[in-house]
Parts: sequence; structure tokens; C-alpha cells
Amino acid sequence: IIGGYNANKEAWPFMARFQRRGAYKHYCGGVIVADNWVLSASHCFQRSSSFDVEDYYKTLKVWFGDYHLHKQDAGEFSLSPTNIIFHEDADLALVQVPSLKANAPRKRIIVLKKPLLSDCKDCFDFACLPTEHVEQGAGCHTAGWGYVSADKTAKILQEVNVNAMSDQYCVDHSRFYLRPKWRPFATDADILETDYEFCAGVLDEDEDGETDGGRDACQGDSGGPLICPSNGRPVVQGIVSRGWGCAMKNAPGVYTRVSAMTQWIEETMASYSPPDA
Ligand code: 4AZ
Repeated sequence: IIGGYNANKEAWPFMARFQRRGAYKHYCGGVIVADNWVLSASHCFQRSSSFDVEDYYKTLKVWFGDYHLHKQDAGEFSLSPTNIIFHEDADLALVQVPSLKANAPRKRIIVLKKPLLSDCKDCFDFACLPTEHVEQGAGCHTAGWGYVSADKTAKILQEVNVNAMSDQYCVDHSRFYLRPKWRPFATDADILETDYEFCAGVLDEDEDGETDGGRDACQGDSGGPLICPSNGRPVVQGIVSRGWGCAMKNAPGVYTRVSAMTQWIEETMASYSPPDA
């Protein structure tokens, strides 16, 4: 996270993060959306049929209740995934883990009043799925332990405020980046796939036609949530996906468009869990 601040720990109970074997280094974020499901970015995981997936899952650790990256926080615990399901088109993966309620240390009370979902008004420990997309300029927050400056990972969970952008606004204010398909010289990486992703960052506050940088997600924050609160509820509108550098003018962060995936998420979770688990 670039340009952020130490997060309020209580504000991010649904935050998860991924480590992989080999010093178990932190490398991606995630977000709890149900008792045994974490939403993250597919580019955080190996997608192959040519290796033993069970072995692969054992090389991964998902951490819950974390705050100080290198310290054991009260109530912090980890599990290994039992399954990873990839969205075919979007940078989105559903990571299945054993029941959090059953595995959390007693110090950490996981409140999961409903099995999930787009309507989670009594929920506390997981993020809500959106029923509709956010508007241009909506105030959102993202968090993670990714880079706070070149090559430097955060020691304490960082949070930053960014604004959601409409696709038109994003493309219009990103002069050298995220070109619409019809502009010359655009490579595939330059194109915003509006069905699957959207932009958030600092708006064009000085009105020079470019989005102002300074606040953004960065490497190591991938897979973490973009939370756009609605009626006091934490709604996960985005998953940190990609960008051109971090916090640069002209190059807002790109997030997976979760509102377009709610049905896939709910159907996938339902198809892998016992109905009344
Ligand atoms: C990354 O490398 C990455 N500016 C993720 C998000 C952003 C940049 C880079 C957003 O995973």
C-alpha cells in the first residue's frame, strides 16, 4: 500500500493473507466471504493440471486475524487451503479452507450469523458481496502488507482511501495507460476489460486530465479487498489485481469487478459445501 497509514485492526476482521513455503514469505492478500471461503486473485495461485494439487495446497498458508506481519497477534491463526477454484475469465479465485469457526483460537471469536452473502446485515467477521456496482467517485478502502515503497513490505497492516472510477472516467484520465481498444499502440495489458475489472485511485483533483497518484495498492497487496462501505456494511467491490507501477499519475489501480461475479461466487460456494454446513 502506497500513501496509506496503519490500519485500524478492528476495521479489517475479514482480512486474510497468503504465504508460501520457502521461508513462508508473505505474497498476497485475501478476504473472508464465508466460514470456509476466502476470495483472492487468481494470479496469486498456480493454475495447472500437471502437478499434484494436494501437494501444492500444502505449500500455502492462509493467515487470519493478522496485523503485525512478523509478530504473533492475539487470535492470529493459519490454515492450508483445501481447494482453489479459479474464475475462467476474471482475476478471481475462491480459496476453500477448513471452517474458521471450528479452527479459530478461543481468543478470536468468529461471528458468522449467516452462511454468507450479499445480504449480511448481521455479519461482522466477513465482507459482504455486492448486489450492485459502486458509482463514480465512491469512497473505498483497500489494505494489505504489500510494498509501502520500492521493495519494502509493510510490517503493520496498511490501509489507504481511494475512489472508485467509472470506466469512462478511468480511460479518459489515464492518457498513456488503459487505452480503449480502438486507440493505436494499445497492448493487451493496456486495455481495461470492463466486464471483469474497474479502476480505483486518486481522482483528477488538479483537473489536468490525469488521475493524480500518491495512493494505491502495490505488489503484495494483490488478492486483497477493495471495501466500499454501503449502509455501514463492508462491501467487497474489488479485488486488488494489477496496475502500471504503483500510485503513479495516469495509472490508477485495477481491481476485479466483484459485483459481476457475485452469482459465480455464490454458486461456486454452494456447489462445494454441504448445503447446511
Ligand atoms: C502487483 O504487482 C500489483 N497499483 C498489484 C496492484 C497494483 C500494482 C501492482 C496496483 O501485484
